[in-house]
Amino acid sequence: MKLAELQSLYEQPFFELIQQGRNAYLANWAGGEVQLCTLLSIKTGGCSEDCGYCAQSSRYKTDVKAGRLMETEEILEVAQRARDNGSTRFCMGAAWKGVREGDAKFEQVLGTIREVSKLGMEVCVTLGQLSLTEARKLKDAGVTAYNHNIDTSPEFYPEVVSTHTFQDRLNTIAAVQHAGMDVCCGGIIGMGESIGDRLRMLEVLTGFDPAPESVPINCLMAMPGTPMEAQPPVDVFELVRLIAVTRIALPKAKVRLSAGRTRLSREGQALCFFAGANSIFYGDKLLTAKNPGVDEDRSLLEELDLVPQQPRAACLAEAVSC
Ligand code: SAM
Ligand code: DTB
Ligand code: SF4
Repeated sequence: MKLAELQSLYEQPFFELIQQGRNAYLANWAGGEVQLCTLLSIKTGGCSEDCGYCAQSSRYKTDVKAGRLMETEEILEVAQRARDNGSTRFCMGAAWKGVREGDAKFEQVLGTIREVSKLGMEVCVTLGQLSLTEARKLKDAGVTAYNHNIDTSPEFYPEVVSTHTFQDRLNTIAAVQHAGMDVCCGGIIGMGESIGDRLRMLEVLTGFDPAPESVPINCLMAMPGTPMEAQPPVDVFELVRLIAVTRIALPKAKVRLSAGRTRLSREGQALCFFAGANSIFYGDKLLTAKNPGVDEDRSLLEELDLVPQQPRAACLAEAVSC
């Protein structure tokens, strides 16, 4: 979708826009289902990159302590708990610039993925840059989706990161697509970018072929010690508008209301779901930052008459589409 079109969608009167988002959602999704996705940072901190929002970059003095790569057994325990709590997707993140075939750590992650994929959840990883060789290995090990965000517009990207380029991000995404994994790709709002940058980001995402399977919309969590620590919080209505435009422009994607929900009211989140969001990160921790607790989210979904998306196995057993 062209930028001008996205702009005219965005500039509609608020209620017309969210109604249009709602209609796009209803035309494509079984009513009321929200996918719960649990995140785990399997290797935290010490990253060589300088992404200005990220507490895991070694360039900034933040509260994050760098850790080692977690063992398969430890990861499996968390994954099992996530599944027992109702998550249908498990996403493992590593604070690496990227991964390379033959590297012992990459081989270890492949072994972990083989085990986690036996649990029946969608398996997502976010390990930084890769090429087709690594992408194929991940796919063979059981990864269903690879998360690699473009984060913002190509024009604003150099303001955010200097250690890699927007094109590097696109190259990794192309490798993921070639290997046949789903692409999970979205961005962050609240980094000082304009509304135009946010819509440019959507323009790039709508140009993907195939379209991204899921689109995380993160609100900046201003992490102490990072260059973005003093950024003001995102305006909730700007978030809701962006979610509605994302839903309209990418009707079949899971639109994930991602980082920053701890700052959002229940009413704000309800508006996001109405506008078309249909997935959240679930569990009291994101990678390093806080997320609402499981009980809080359960009761929010219940009060909004939303239901956790069923696991795929259950969908197959009941022969419903999901
Ligand atoms: N290193 C990998 C990479 O860069 O793709 C994976 C991990 S990285 C932490 C995954 C995504 O989390 C980033 O692309 C960004 O969109 C989001 N993220 C990281 N820190 C954030 C923050 N402080 N607030 C909001 N979103 C954040
Ligand atoms: C995404 O878009 N958001 C998640 C996931 N993909 C990996 C990560 C959010 C990280 C928030 C900050 C933190 O926990 O350090
Ligand atoms: Fe490293 Fe990813 Fe954080 Fe950038 S976003 S500093 S690549 S962990």
